[in-house]
Amino acid sequence: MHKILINIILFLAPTILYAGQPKDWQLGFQKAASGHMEDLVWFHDYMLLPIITGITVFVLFLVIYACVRYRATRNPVASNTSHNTLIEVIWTLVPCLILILMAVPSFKLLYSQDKIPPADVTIKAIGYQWYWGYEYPDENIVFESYMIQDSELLPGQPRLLSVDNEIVVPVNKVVKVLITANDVLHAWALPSFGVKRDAVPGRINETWFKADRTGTFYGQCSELCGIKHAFMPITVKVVTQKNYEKWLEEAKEKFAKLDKNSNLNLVKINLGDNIK
Ligand SMILES: [Cu+2]
Repeated sequence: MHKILINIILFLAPTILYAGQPKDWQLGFQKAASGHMEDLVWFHDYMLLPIITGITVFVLFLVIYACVRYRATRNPVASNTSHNTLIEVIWTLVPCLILILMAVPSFKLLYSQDKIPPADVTIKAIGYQWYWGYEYPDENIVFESYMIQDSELLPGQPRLLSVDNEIVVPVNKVVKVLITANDVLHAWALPSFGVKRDAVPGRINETWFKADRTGTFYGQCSELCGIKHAFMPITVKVVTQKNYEKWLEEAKEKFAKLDKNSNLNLVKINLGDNIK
């Protein structure tokens, strides 16, 4: 009994601890950590998947039925029928109706992601070959975020997803993310929040999320950007408002020192310089 319990706990532990990252043998999406992602998961699970399954099974049935029923031995003289108005109207109208049915929740979702509510926290993410730079423009915080190499991983840090300086945001607050790049196209993507936006040199894209629970969430660059594309992960730590304020204090000090010594003074990066 004791052993079974331990096994169950060991089996469930990764699900509970690392809900914000992919798991081995995972099927479906990562666990949602924002209202948006919940809507996206609903849209996929209860709208797209049943419709796709229905259409696939129906077409498969038609193909098998036609093969068996109209095979040469059973149906030696083939019919010459080439038009049937009723069937043609049906096979035009039904797909239209299915598309309209899908369009309603789809557009609702698109527009809710597009319209950014008043932001509590604004972050600027800048893609570089091959790491991310972050700015908190309202707080004067600027830092760079590099992947941790395999040899330097601490226990509990997932490989290829952990970074040295993670973004910290408060829970249940609207976080606006301004996304751009400094060299080539990148994309800032975080599956648990249902967020993915291209980072384009010379222009700023924006998106937003509102994390509904605390924890560490992992994402990756999602636009092929060169040889080390797979090695520029994104880590977001969602904490309580109190801890966020504490982090702000610490970060201002920590990154102010770094900034002075850094050759790459990110504050001075002017988007206009990129358009040459
Ligand atoms: Cu990339």
